[in-house]
Amino acid sequence: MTDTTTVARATPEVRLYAALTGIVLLLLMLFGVLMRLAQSEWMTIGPDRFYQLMTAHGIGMVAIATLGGSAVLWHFLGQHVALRRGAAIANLAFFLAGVAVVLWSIFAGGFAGAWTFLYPLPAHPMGMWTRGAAAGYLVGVLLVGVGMLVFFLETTRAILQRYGSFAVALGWKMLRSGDKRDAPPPAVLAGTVVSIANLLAVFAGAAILTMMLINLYLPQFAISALLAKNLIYFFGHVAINATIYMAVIAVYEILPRYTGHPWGVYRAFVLAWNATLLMVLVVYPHHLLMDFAMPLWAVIMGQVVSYTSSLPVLAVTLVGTLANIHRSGIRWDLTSGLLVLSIFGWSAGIVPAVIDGTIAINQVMHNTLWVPGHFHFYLLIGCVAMILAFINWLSHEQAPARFGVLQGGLFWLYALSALGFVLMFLYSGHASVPRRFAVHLPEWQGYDRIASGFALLVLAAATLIVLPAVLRIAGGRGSGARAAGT
Ligand code: HEM
Ligand SMILES: [Cu+2]
Repeated sequence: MTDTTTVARATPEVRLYAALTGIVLLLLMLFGVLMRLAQSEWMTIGPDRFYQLMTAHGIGMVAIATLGGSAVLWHFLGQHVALRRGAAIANLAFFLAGVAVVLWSIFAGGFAGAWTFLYPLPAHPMGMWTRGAAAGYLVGVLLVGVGMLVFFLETTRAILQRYGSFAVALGWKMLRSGDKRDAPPPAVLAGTVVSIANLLAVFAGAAILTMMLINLYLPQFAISALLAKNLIYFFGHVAINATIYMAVIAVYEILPRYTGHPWGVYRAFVLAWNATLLMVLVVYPHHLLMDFAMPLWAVIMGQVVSYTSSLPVLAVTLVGTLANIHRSGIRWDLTSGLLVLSIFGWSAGIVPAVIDGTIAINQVMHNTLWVPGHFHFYLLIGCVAMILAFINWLSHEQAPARFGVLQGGLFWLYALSALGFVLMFLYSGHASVPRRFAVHLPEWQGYDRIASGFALLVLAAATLIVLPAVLRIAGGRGSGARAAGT
């Protein structure tokens, strides 16, 4: 069970992951702000640059949320199983190499085919980028994937070494015996689910990236476009959802230290995580609802599972959070505030997601700003809030910190401006403003300008949270092992 009084040291690699995640998040948020300013016509950015920024922002955010989630997972899983740090270092090396190649392909080579690199777009640049740039993008993403492979093979190995089988780590033993002592700690349960899902995602991603690389140089090696899209969205859906399933471990492990109550692992909690493992793997056809060539059963499955996919884990996390806080005398600071905010962001963000996962509605809303609206909701106010909480917590030597007017103001600035920003996406989507348009009609620019204001405030708040935390981490703080809690 989670020990709520002592905490393990944060290893140098966890601190490095956390600090790097913070800095890169800020840079990519800036790219997002620039896109919004361009759509507002408050800034002149050519369409070619816009799509480069959009590609870098999209793939970059998915990658950095993965790195941030991995830091949370590594830190807490490492307290239950023996992880070999070489894997974390190798992952980081592949990550940095991959990011360097991707950045080169986009900003030097001009690649702007969106993070989803949908086949056959990379091979048909209409003069906008070279074949080398397209290949660079695919190779760069592949390198990041190799890093993930090393990382999740190691978490899997360590879990199996300690628990003997997936059945025990996934809590099946506890389901059978009903004995709480057989329950895996939440970090192990979530870690096992994510490791299995992400390994499958990486295999699918690597397969399509390799096929497309061959196709770039040997066009006669044609790929079924439908197969390509299935593989890409299987990979994309699982990888981005896994970021939340890793980051949420921060809620399970940190919140109890603020309330003094351990996070309970009970039957419904275990069942929910197991159900999510199955559903996260089969729900991705909700990205293909408009593809008439898809078998009907697959899109129906996409719709039905969309309704249920995130629900179990969300429900047990929401109920668990409320139960954990209730009458606990929780200590409020930036960390605990962001953790509770993240549960709100994740829960509320699911609502517009489920609406979009409905075939009849998707036909109308699919290519509107409703789509970035729903995923920015649970990524920015859910996943990123969890990651910011983790970074802040590490930087304060894993102990509650002062929550004065300044920190309180910062918390509300982040929460409210992020909410305003995502609501403007949803509102624009409701008004049928298309997504992925570099140039917006004058009628849409009112929304864009309000959104730009909120986006600038989000960036400001995030900067004021991240920079001091990173300085504290770099200054050697954040490594301390201290008694924390009440
Ligand atoms: C200050 C924060 C942020 C701002 C201002 C911002 C802004 C934007 C904008 C303007 C777009 C393009 C929308 C369109 O016209 O289609 C976009 C797309 C996107 N954003 Fe963000 N964003 C932010 C944070 C995030 C975060 C935290 C994530 C994920 C962790 C994220 C992931 C994405 C993805 C995956 C896309 C889709 C790109 C595509 O359509 O290919 N963003 N964002
Ligand atoms: Cu999805």
